[in-house]
Amino acid sequence: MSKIAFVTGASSGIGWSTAEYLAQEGYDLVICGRRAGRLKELADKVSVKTHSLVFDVRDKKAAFDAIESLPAEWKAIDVLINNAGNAHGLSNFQNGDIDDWDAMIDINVKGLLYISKAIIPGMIDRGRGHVVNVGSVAGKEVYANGNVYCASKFAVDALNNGMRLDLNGTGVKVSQVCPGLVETEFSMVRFKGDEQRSKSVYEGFDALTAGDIADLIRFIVTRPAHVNISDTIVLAAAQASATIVDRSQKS
Ligand code: 8X3
Repeated sequence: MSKIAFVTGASSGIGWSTAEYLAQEGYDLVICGRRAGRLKELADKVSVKTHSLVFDVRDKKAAFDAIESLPAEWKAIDVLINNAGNAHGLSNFQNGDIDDWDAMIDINVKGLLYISKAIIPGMIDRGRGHVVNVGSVAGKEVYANGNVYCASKFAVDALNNGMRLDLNGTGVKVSQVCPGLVETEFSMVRFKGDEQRSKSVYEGFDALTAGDIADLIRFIVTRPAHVNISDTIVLAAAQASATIVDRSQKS
């Protein structure tokens, strides 16, 4: 019987790639996102069975209803990829936009909580499962102007540790992947569609790709039952920290 992976934020970037990589491993996929058209494209692209759930992880009722609505054959989720997350704005604290703060806390922290709360009890009942939380290097170090985004990813880091401690003995593994600079829609969202500013984030070095992160997630979820890779940080080779990047090697 195939295993089922549940991927949030699957309509682009790391989530999309992770769905593709897990499909290559034979996982059937529950793909979640706000953009039905993108989920349809993804479903058409992979060669495994898929079930799409269109909702916003910020919306508590929609999140619980969507998961509750899963047909019986999709309910036994083996792997949960808590990927949905965004940065909104890059501003010093004193000029921060409260709507941006709400979005980051609601999506990156509360959204992850809702999805986990809806899915993990089933994993515990079945005595097996694997939760992979997509954190960030921003959850390991605070950088200037990162304030609330960093706080939201520090929360993911804390929840990853908290889940692992509390789920010990249940058969459910908990792992975290903390990417550095990955070239996806991430900066376009952070900079609200400012293409020039977004492009400049990845100029002068080879940034990570969504596939680099998906490949690691695939590795983590395909380890033998007795192995748990509890935490990882993945930086571009040109990156020494969240903000120290050697841009001198590439024109
Ligand atoms: C994405 C990495 O360094 O842009 O979470 O915050 S960073």
